[in-house]
Formats: sequence, structure tokens, C-alpha cells
Amino acid sequence: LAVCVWLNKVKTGSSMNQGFLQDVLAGLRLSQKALSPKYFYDEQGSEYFDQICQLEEYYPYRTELALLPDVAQELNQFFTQHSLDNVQLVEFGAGSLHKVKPLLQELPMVREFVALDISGEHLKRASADLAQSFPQIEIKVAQGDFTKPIRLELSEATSIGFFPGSTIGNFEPKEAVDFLRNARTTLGKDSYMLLGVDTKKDRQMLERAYNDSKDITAHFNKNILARMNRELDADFNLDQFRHVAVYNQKLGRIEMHLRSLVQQEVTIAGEAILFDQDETIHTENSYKYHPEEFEQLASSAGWQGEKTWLAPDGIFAIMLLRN
Ligand code: AVJ
Repeated sequence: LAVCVWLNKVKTGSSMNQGFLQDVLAGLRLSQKALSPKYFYDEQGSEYFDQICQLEEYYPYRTELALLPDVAQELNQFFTQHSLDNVQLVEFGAGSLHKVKPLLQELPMVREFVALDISGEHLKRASADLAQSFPQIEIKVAQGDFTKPIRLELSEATSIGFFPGSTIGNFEPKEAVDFLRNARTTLGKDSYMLLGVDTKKDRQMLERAYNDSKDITAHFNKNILARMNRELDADFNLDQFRHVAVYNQKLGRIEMHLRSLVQQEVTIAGEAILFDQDETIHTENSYKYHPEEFEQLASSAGWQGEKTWLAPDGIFAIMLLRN
């Protein structure tokens, strides 16, 4: 199999846990307790996320996936017109690698695929499967945290970044600009970026997507507590916390929290953390953008809007940016 597991960026288990513990303690000492959503994605969390993607309420996954074959065909025309015959595709937060398949199927000029994800084992498994479907493409996977500036040793080929799923919405808008600016440097001149952006829409549809009837999203959210128990010698009682997801219309974001149902004390690696009754840990923001609003944000990071594909009723957008 043509998978090169490209693990030069991997931190060892212990230093990874060090960062996790430090971030957790810093986050839980804040007056509004907060944890980074990147910590959702251990093995268990990545699996919950895959289950979320199969939920009827969670429209972003299937809506984006349904757009991708058309996007891929038009990209093929675009690259052909611009005589780009040697392209490398770089995916950020690649996860289970479902989204890249419709692209690779239509884009013969893509010779190399580089995939980055924070959940290394999950990615490694998915890439073995991808390599079987696309034996002609060189596949490189790396475990990496793209919330920090990253440096990839890319080839001279034209690069196209791929950041699907509206994961860009997990960043604060300012951080999203930083990410896009870094990506522009990483991908190099004459590069492109293809992004999935979840759009602003009515509250009901948004809140339903994050409060599913099977409670999978609640399990996904609470997994961050379970993970602290597993990895940081913490003693969270998951039954004493409740999953909360609300649309903050003023800020244009879904907020996920874990609300303490009682006053309680939790110990993490020997440190006591106090919770008042109803106090929350803020675990995720998922920003929603009007396509024009996002184009504006991208342009402040030096990217130019090239084309936008909108799903029916404008419920999701895929945007092509040009460096
Ligand atoms: C992976 C960031 C796209 O924000 O919708 C799904 C994560 N959180 N349900 C999102 C998520 C709760 C998801 N992203």
C-alpha cells in the first residue's frame, strides 16, 4: 500500500498528555470554565463524531457530502483550464477520510494526498482503506494539531488545501484568520483552499443538529469528561453533568457546554476543581457564516474568493479560495 505514515510531527504519548493536562487545568481555572474542542477527538470521541454524521438531525455532514461530486467536477474543469496537471491535496482534520473520496475520484491531476488529523490511530486506519481505493495516489498521513502553526514539507506541485465539515467554525473568527494565514504560507504561492462553511440559518434547525434525539451529541460532549478520567486521573461523574447546546445568535455560533447539576468538587491529577450548581464548562463554539461574511474573513487572511457552491436553501457552503 502506498501509505507513508509520516509521523515526524507526532508527540510521544507522555508529552501529549502533558499538554492535555496543562490545557485542562488552565481552562478549568478560568471564571468561565472552558476546554478546547480539539480534545473531543480521542479514539472514542472520533467514533462518536462518526455516529453524529449519520444522524438525521445533523445536516452539515450529508449536505456537504452531497455537494462534493459537483464541486469535484467543476474543480476538474478549472484545473484543466488552468493547465494544472500536478496537484497535491492537503486535508486538515481529515478524520475518517470520507470527504476526500469524491474529490480524488474526479481529479486525475491530484498525484499526492496529505492528510492531517489530531487522532492519529483513527487516521491511520482510514488511510489504509483509502490507499486500496486509490493505488495511483501517494498518500501521506500525519498526526498533527493544526490549531498551532504547522510546517509541512510539501512538494513543488500546486497545492490545494481541503478543510471540510465547517471545522473552521470551531475557531474564534480571529483564530480562523490566523489559521487561514498560516495555511496560505504552508500551501505556498498559487495555491488554493477548499473549505466547508456552515451558514447562518434559523435557530431551530441549528439547535436540533446539536441536540439529537439519540443523545449521541451528549455522549460526544461528555466524552471529554470521560477522557480526563481515563488519561488524567480525574474523577468526573458523568451523570452529574448535562449536555447543553444553544445558538448564540448575537455571536453567530452554536455553543456547547457541560452544566454541573449540583455543587461538587472534582479532582484532576490531584488538583481540586469546584463547581457551583448550574456552572458550565464551555466545550465548543461552532461559528456559522454567511458566505459573503466568510469571504471577507478569508480576504483579511490574504485569500481571494474564487467560487462558492451553495446547498439547496443555502444551508451549507463550499468555498474555493485562491492565494
Ligand atoms: C466537526 C466542528 C464540524 O461544529 O458541527 C458536531 C463538531 N460538535 N456536533 C461541528 C460537532 C457537535 C462539528 N465539527
